[in-house]
Amino acid sequence: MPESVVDLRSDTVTRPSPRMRQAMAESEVGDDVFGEDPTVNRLQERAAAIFRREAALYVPSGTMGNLTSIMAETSPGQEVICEAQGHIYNYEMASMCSIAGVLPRALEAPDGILSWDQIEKAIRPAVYYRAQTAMVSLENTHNMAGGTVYPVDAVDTICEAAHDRGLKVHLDGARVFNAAVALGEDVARITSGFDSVQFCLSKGLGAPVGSLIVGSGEFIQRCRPIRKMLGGGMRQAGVIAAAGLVALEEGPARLGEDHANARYLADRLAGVPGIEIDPLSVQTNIVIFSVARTGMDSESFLVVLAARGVLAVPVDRDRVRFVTHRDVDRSAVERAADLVADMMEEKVR
Ligand code: TLP
Repeated sequence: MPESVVDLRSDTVTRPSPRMRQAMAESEVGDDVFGEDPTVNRLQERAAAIFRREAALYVPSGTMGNLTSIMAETSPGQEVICEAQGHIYNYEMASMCSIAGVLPRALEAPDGILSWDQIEKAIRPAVYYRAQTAMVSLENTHNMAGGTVYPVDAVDTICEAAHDRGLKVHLDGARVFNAAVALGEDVARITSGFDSVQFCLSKGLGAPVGSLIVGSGEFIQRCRPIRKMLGGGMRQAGVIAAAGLVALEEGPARLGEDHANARYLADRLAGVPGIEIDPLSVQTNIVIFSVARTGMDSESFLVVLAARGVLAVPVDRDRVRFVTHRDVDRSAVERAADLVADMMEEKVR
């Protein structure tokens, strides 16, 4: 493996910045299960203020944030409408079935963006012998559709219409700050219609650990015992929350750079023989491309690429995902693009 690897596997791979490490070392702590960790409390207050909500709850992961929200808003035997390539349906160990006891009703949207028309058709009729739809869950940005962004109007329509039908609406906003930057909108505005929002500090914002759930005070009160039940009651968590506060402060402003680097990568990849991508489809920090015409499947493509010093993950047999983040700057993405181009050129020769 070459020395200077370009790690494009995920924006989860970032190491804490020097400011984060310093804040962690100096953090004031207490026992958060007793609600006494001043740094965790500050992080929760800050998150609630940014999203203009009553309250927030710090959880160890995005997965726990989504599951806690689902458990707080549904009952076993009900259904949750979600997108078929979505994270809650594919990458969360089927926890909504095995732990929350609800059935996902997954709808296909090739760009990951569900419409109200599609959702409405999937709502179960209100008869006692049918499982009842309880919640709609959206993902913004949509990870496996390539970091796609929901238009603000589409979200507003879905939230309003779902509420009229008595449904809760949850946002898996692991990368909602990327969506806000791409839209040139405020995160509070683009999430105002949701009953519950989960967002990650440990993705593009660059913190080592953690997510927050935001919503009404009453909703967060219901989430707290569920988080404890799931094993997410942390003690002197201020040590990690301190990095989260720095992430909220310094993270959002630099996401535009990741988006520009992703678009740069997409433009370069579009010119490499065998690789298929529409650079205009890249809206944020995720670049998904097909290697089907290289004569390799994604796994073998990635093995050869890793040996040259670029790490990434497969999406499926034909497609590969590159994710840009704070720890890959423009020169690193240039190197990654050069290495892919060299690899394909040698293969063609
Ligand atoms: N996504 C990870 C992998 O699990 C695929 C990644 O590398 O992108 N929602 C969305 C939309 C996510 O992308 C992720 C993580 C999560 C939730 C879960 O967050 P964590 O890993 O903190 O549980």
